[in-house]
Amino acid sequence: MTSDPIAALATARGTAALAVVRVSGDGAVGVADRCFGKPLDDVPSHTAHVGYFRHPKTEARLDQVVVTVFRAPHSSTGEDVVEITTHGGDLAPALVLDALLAAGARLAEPGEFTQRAFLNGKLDLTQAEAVADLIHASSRQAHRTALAHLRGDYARLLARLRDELLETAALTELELDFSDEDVAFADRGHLADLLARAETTLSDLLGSYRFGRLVRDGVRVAILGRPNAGKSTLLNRLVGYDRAIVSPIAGTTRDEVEAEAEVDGLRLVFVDTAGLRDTSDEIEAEGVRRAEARAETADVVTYVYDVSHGLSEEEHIRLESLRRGSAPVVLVANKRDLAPHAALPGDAFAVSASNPDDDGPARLAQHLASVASGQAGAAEAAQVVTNARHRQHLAAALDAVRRARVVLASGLSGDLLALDLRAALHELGAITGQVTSEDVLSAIFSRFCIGK
Ligand SMILES: Nc1nc2c(ncn2[C@@H]2O[C@H](COP(=O)(O)OP(=O)(O)OP(=O)(O)O)[C@@H](O)[C@H]2O)c(=O)[nH]1
Ligand SMILES: [Mg+2]
Repeated sequence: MTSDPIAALATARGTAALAVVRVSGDGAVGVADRCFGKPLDDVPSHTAHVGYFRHPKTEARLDQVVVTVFRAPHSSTGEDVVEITTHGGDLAPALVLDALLAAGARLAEPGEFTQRAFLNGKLDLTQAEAVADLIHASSRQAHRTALAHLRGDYARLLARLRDELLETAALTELELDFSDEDVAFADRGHLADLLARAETTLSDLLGSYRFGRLVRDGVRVAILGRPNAGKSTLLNRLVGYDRAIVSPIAGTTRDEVEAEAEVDGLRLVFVDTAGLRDTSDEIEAEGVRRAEARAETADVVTYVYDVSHGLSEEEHIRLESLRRGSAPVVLVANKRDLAPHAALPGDAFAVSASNPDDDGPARLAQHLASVASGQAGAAEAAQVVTNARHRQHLAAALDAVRRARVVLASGLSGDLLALDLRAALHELGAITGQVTSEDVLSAIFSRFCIGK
């Protein structure tokens, strides 16, 4: 494990009042000391010092800064850390970073600060991954989930599960050690209870992944319907600005048009598509093919029709086929203003997309968010699995626990039971980082940006 001093800009580039450059590692304080007008070597931990930063070789003054010293192990990485708060903008932080590199630090790799925090036991792997999620969070739900994971709520849930399985495994192994004497230490009923509980927890966690993915990546909502139904008008209302071209000419939209809005803490990504019809126009036909394909990959499908025309036979057939797909379908009866008394199918959502005073589109957006999260089974933030790597290990752990339950129920030898329990524990350990390979670690930390 290396602990040479690494440095990087911790804040985003661009114009801002302040920026932060960080150094971490053995000798971090010495590196900063070589660039700072006042001696830092003996200053106590957690103290801030105002002064000028200079290039160690040229002695040129670079910026007036605040230097904060955190001494190991009481720092974010567990190593000596110096944070230099510079003025913002592109130049001051870059010059300060250059000075630190000239004074003996090396530019950090992406995620290297967090990796060191993990290796020094400041964070477990789920918390380290939550740091990356928090940085990338683009909706309140994503932020809430990442924060719960960062606080360690999720890690504690997994630790509790692991402890229970460990207890089961220990009892089983104890019994194995004394198998010659034919004694049963483990109360098999108690073991069965523990395993049943573990299975429920694991399947709940796995079940939350669909919601977790929606939280992290946003909900993809496809907007489908006949030409001129008002799909693009609706898209513009849903996102609150004129994203797509609207016209009375049927066949206006050809390429997919995407736009986003945050609704009830979820990020909804609306995809407006070409109106569905048979057409000899090659470009429009390609648009129709894409619209049909979009229906299959969307998380929610909205089917928009014009109430003043009603739903045609062809549209009924199309709706039936959409409803056989995996995504829930929301039927939207648009242009309600043109036919306020027309009978609507029971599940239709009536809107007048072109009327800015109609609150139908806003209510529709909320309905879509609740359909998406209801469909996915929204759960406590701490219990939402957002990470594909975790899902893989949880699924393997669940398989192992299920096998263990079968072995236990059939009264087979404790050897097999111990084997399955060990496999489940191994999978859980892989999630939190108790068992990991170098490859996994580098794959995880390379997702970070430099300076994190
Ligand atoms: N009266 C009324 N007109 C509407 C409403 N919504 C849309 N329109 C009009 O319907 C026409 C078609 O609207 P678009 O949003 O372009 O329809 P589209 O479904 O995107 O059509 P394509 O892109 O051709 O598939 C435009 O003239 C809109 O102004 C509505 O609620 N009431
Ligand atoms: Mg359109």
